[in-house]
Amino acid sequence: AVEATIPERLRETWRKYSANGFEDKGGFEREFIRHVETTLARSLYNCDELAAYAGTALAFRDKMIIEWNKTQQRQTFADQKRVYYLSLEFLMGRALDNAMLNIDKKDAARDGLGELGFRIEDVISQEHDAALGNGGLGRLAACLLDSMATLDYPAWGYGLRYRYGIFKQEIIDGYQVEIPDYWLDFNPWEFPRHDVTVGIQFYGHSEKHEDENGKVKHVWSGGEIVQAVAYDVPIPGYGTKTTNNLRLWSSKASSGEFDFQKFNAGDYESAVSDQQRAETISAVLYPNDNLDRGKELRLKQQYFWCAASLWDIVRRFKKSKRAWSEFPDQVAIQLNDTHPTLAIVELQRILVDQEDLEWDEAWQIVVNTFGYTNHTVLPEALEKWSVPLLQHLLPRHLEIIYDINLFFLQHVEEKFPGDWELLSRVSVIEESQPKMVRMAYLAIIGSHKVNGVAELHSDLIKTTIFKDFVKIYGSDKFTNVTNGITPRRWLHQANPRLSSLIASKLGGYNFLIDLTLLDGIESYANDPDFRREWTEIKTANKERLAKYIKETTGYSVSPTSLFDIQVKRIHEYKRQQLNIFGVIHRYLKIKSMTPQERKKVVPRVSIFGGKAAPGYWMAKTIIHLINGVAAVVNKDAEIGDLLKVIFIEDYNVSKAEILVPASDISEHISTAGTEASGTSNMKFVLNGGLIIGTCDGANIEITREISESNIFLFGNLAEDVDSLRHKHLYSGFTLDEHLHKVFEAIRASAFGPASAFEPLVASITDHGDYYLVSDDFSSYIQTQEAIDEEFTKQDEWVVKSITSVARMGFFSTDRVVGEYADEIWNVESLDVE
Ligand code: T68
Repeated sequence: AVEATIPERLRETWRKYSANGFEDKGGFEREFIRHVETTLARSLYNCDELAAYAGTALAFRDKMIIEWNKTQQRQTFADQKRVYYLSLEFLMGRALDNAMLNIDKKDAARDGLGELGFRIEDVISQEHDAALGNGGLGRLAACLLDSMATLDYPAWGYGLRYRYGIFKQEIIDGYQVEIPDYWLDFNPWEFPRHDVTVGIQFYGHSEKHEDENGKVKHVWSGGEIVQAVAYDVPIPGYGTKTTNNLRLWSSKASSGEFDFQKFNAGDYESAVSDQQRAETISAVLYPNDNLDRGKELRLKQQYFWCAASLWDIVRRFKKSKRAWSEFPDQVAIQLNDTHPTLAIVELQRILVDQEDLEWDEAWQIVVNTFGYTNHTVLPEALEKWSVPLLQHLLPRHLEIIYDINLFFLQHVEEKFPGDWELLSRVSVIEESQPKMVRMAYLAIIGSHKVNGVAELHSDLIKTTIFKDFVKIYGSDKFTNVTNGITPRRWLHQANPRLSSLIASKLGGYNFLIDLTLLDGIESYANDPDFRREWTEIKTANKERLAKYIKETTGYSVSPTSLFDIQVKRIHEYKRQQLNIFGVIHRYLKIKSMTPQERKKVVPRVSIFGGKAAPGYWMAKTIIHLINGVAAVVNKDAEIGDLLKVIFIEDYNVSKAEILVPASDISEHISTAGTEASGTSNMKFVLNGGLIIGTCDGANIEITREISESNIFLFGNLAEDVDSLRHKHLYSGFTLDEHLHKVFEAIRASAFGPASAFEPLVASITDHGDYYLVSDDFSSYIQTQEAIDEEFTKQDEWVVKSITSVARMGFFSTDRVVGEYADEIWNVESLDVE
């Protein structure tokens, strides 16, 4: 808009006073004090750590905003293809430390805060995590944003601005209790854009009209409108001026929605409830990972977010005045799982109903625009929406889905005439009662590329759940992009001493933007001084964790013990139950030893952390058992330091930053074929921890990179899972004798009332042991014994640790983003100079 632009002749004045943030310690102090005194209206008599956090955050925010504005101008001016990453989850964690490091002004802040009487670590830890995600899928989105900015890609994230992120977990009497996570009290990292607001329609009906030329037009009318308001979050790249944008939508009642007539007529309740209903849409993150529950509000969230994001993307494209056929040359949209699949339908609706394109031309554009990433093969996690629900909520979209399916099935029929079974298998509509829309199939049909997130997983989707689609489209439509992690947060930020030691040998921090350079430290594995420093850093990280454990649980653990960590969402397929059964086995074994034998035991601390979905009883039972075992073992004077069991409450990103650098061993022990990739496996190895794992997900590629001699693999292979399950159900099985003893102890109420844990035991002994705990138990405990043995040879252990880190270059999200850019998005980075 012309009125919004300062006239050319007046820009001199503007530029003279244009904000430019601070550069050094003094500048930081000036900005800090200015914000504390004016923005916060406090003084030097009234500046606690929280105020210091706010002042610091605001000083850094200013600096970031300047680059953010410039980046947006640059991207608009360059007018090249942009990437839009649609994700219902962005698990960002804390922003301040990351901003300090990415902007490279942490030292200025540390010194400045020091002069004002604050310790930078204490200030940083005041920040509330931005926890808008469940687990790996949401954290992957956050790591990808970091890499896209670092590599100067013109890229936006689109998500929902939940008022409540993932719940806060408390453990009370051994049980998980969920507390709401209201995180927006003070959030300096977001900018409301009240001028970027769009009405999103729900319900109503779809009608056909003929225009003057006899052309049929579809009109969606009636229903209700909810406003979507944009909130922008700056995403700074590391070592670059690029600062990208994450746009989160918040729902608000339309002005008409708060009905003043009702209000004035005294019908306060109904006036207010309409408003609350609108605001409910973006109120809360669904706390399930790898589970689809088909709730109407969740569908509303999905459409609300997809429609607002597409409105924004299309609006931006239309400013360029290009032909619609050029849309896929300007826009790449990546679907993070099937949650945003409605975006496919929405774009087709915009092009056909609003922009008057022919169906086929529109569909070409749609398919060339979208890519779909699959994150799971678990059947209970594959999204399906009921046809009656879609009919009610989005009547026009349902018609379009039926048409997409019709044309698709016609294509299949042409290719495979007479194969009716194939048609019913691949139909987007499942002929159940009620009928269901299979979102993954819709996502495949509406995208030009479909990718899995690790090699095994990408192979599995091609040979199992999407096999028919490979037959129809050929295998070129399917590809693999193995996940990664950002080394900025997961090495440099979480483990500054290790990062600095590596930098001292590699001649600087270039490895943070080219992680393959880590291979340069491999030869230092032979250097005893280097090994000593390496060990000192690990010990210091373990001491820090031990201190945290003491403060939060009251338990003392010795940093010389072997720290064994399993932190991730609690899920039967991830098999925390296998781990805790192994711990019980270890406990029983130590109890049966003579004092002489006990002297040879390698002391171990078994650390667990993770949230269970609130409605997932079996997962909650696992947490209960872990806490039951902890209560008994940790008090057992006979055991002392030989074994400690710790459950870390409320595992989240900022706690991961303390835990990940402190492991000797971490556990990635899913039933083979169930964990699509896993990403914490990469984080732990990158920080010098070794891992015990199954042949699953990215464990396989980690093994390929670091070599089999540096990882502890065990258990059955994915290819044998089906036949083992079959065997359990139809031929029965005999329990491993050690596991049997573990169950006996549980059933004798050794760790709390047996009845509490019976479902967990029975799922194995009586209900088919779907996750193959009994099949893998003996190789699991043998491998744990091998770990004890290896840990006593400290020198060899450290060599393994260093060698593994040196070989982790592949697992950076910088590599991941490069692969998406070249093979799926066809976008180029934008030259910042
Ligand atoms: C995870 N998926 C995979 N899902 O389990 C993990 N699901 O193997 C992989 O490394 C990671 O994605 C990244 O690719 C999830 O985290 C969810 O959280 C989720 C959320 C909502 C609905 C279904």
